[in-house]
Amino acid sequence: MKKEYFAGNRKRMYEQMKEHSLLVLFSGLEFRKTQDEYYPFYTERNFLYLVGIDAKQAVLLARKDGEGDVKECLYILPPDLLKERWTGERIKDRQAAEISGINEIAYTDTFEKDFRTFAASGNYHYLYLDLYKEEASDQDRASHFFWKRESTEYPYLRAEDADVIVRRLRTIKQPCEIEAMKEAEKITRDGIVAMMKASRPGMYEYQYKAEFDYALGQYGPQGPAFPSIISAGRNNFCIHYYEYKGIANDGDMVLNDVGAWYDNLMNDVSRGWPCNGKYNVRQKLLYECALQTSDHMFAMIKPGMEMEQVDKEVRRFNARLLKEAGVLKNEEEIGTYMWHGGAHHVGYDVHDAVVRPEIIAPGMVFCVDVGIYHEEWGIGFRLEDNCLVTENGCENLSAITPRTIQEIEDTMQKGYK
Ligand SMILES: [Mn+2]
Repeated sequence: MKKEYFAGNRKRMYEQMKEHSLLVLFSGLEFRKTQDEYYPFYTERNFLYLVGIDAKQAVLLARKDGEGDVKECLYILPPDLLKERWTGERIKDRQAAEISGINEIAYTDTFEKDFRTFAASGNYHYLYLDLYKEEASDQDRASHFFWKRESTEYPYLRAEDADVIVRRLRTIKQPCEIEAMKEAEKITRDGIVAMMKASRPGMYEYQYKAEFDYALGQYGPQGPAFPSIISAGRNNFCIHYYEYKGIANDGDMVLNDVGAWYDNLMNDVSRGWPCNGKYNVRQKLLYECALQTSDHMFAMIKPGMEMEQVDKEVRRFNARLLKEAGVLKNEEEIGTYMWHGGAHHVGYDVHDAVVRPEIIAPGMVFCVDVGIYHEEWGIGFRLEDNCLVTENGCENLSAITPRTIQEIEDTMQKGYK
């Protein structure tokens, strides 16, 4: 993404901040795993969205005065030749300015002094921090540590949650973000197609995963956007399965729930196919119900609908089809076969943070996910696509990944057989 994109994101953020306010946003901390080893660093998504710098311990400090004017400064780690010898070159001032579009760059060792000068000046009444937590028991992050430390010093500064504003901005995708998602869709497709082509009875789940990872590895070092779910047979009945130890026996379905990313924008796509390349009668029956339900959703989703209607309609429509097919006696019992919804936004996060309730609007991208789990028949899979809402309807961004029975069987024919 260009620096104008990040500058635009920040401008929209600043517009929604109150006057006389400060914003402090951290890129995040590294967590030690053991000895001198750390867990892979993952930049806070809101920071990445506003600043574009993928580096630890960076801080954005912005201040908005009473006239609405905003000044901003980005703090990065100072050069350290010894540390850089071990862990690589740190970002330089000029690069940081070039990526983010922020002109004033300083080193992190001056951040707290600067912050305290502004906080004590009496010019600011509000402090915006990213205070997001999914659950109150979640681990504190840099912003929580900071607020705990500083709030007693400056009791007249009121904390405001920056996350609420940023997630609202993130909900509507910009054209350049949609382009990036489309690029990611091609990579995701290549990964899924590689698994379909390699598929054969007797193949282990980790071998499917290796095919997926190898295909994605041809596009860059970033790998999958989130831990891949790849399973076979009865393991498909574990919705979030990450073991990869099972085997696909003849007659089993393989399930994947995976996604690539491009320029930080993610996909989330699921397919289910018979490991031997040919759907049997029951697999075909259930897959056709899921496919028709998904097609029905893509035909009806448009701006103005309530987001929560998407999952409801998926269930209602699929229940009707399953009843017509004789699988389900009573439509109210659809919960026997449908265990989850799947209408979640996707973007900088695979389950993108949004503000609820949402009315569907152009530029939103969310998953349409139809999962059917028939334990008695030993068949479980989901069909999950990425829906981009347009002015008058919607578009299936993941339609380029084989999706119909014909497309999947044809793709698999080109494989081991
Ligand atoms: Mn998914």
